[in-house]
Amino acid sequence: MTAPTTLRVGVIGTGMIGRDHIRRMTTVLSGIAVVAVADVDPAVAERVAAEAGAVAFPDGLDLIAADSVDAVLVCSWGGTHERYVLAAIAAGKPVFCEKPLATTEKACLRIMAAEVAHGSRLVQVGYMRRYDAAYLAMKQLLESGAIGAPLMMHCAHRNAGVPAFYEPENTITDTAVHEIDMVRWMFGSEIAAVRVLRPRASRNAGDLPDPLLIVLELANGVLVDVEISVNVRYGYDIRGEILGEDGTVSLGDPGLISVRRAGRVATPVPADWRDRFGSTYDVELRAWADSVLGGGVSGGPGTWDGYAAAVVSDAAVRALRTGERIEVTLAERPGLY
Ligand code: NAD
Ligand code: ISE
Repeated sequence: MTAPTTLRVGVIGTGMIGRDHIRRMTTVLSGIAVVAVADVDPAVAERVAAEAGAVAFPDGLDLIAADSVDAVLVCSWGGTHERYVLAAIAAGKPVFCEKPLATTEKACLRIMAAEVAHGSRLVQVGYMRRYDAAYLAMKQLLESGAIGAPLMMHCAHRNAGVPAFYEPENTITDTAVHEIDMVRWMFGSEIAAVRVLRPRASRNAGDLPDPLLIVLELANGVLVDVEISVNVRYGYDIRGEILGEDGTVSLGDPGLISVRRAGRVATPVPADWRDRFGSTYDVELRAWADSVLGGGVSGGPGTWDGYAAAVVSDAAVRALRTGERIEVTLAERPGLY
């Protein structure tokens, strides 16, 4: 049998990122057809389906079971991911799940058990920074040995604002979780312990603990500090600098242009994650679709990475609540990963 040349995808969750991924799969990337969509809000699903030329399903589980769907994208709220990822694994269908894989350690372990029982990888998690040109260049430079062995990394993750549904722990589980995954990948080491410090709150913070300073201790001895700010107003600002024994490497300025005018030099700051990581998501979904069309999910962050990020997030939430240093304990890593 010849491999299909077009991947027929069903998308569950047609909110901000669901619609953005549908746009990229229908207008940017070739070889992908969005054939089905589902959302807990049927009116939104119907509208998005009509725009995309897809069929709207009343329930995501029916979408996963449909013969017309080869692979599934889960873009609904984090707490609903487990249900859909487990159903996709049971149906033997590849599933790209937006971060986080699930919102509890136990849910991630259930997904891992189901995938291990299936016997091959079906799950990729949407930790897109691993596909970002700047982070990739930083990792390549680090691995070349040019700055010597890494000692520390300083990160900042600043959002202009966040949706109204944000709860205090979302600053970690929804925002800092990107750095949690990125540093595991960057340094090839698990995170062993976490601390969270709270400076004076921003007057823009509302009820959120904002900003936060998170300290991640890696098992290989590298120390990472992460500033999380979710209401900076001025734009979306993602920073990173690694200190090595012989030098440093930093993420460059993502602005495409520099304007000199009226005695000032100005570089635009991205407005939000779509602006900063737009082309990164293109590369991420291209790689995922190619691996699925090529016969199976390979490479990219998988269930083990989603699980590890969830365990560290849980530890960080405890550190935020208690003010204590919390050690991270992971399950034994199955051979599949
Ligand atoms: P959103 O609120 O804009 O959209 C979520 C959609 O899911 C809504 O339309 C909602 O009605 C729908 N939904 C909720 N429960 C559902 C269910 N049980 N079944 C079907 N549909 C359901 O949120 P968003 O910003 O698009 O975020 C969605 C997911 O994507 C989250 O997990 C978020 O963390 C992740 N995300 C990732 C990135 C990234 O940079 N990788 C960026 C944004 C969001
Ligand atoms: C959002 O869900 C994302 O994943 C973005 O990448 C992140 O920067 C933002 O803080 C989250 O709310």
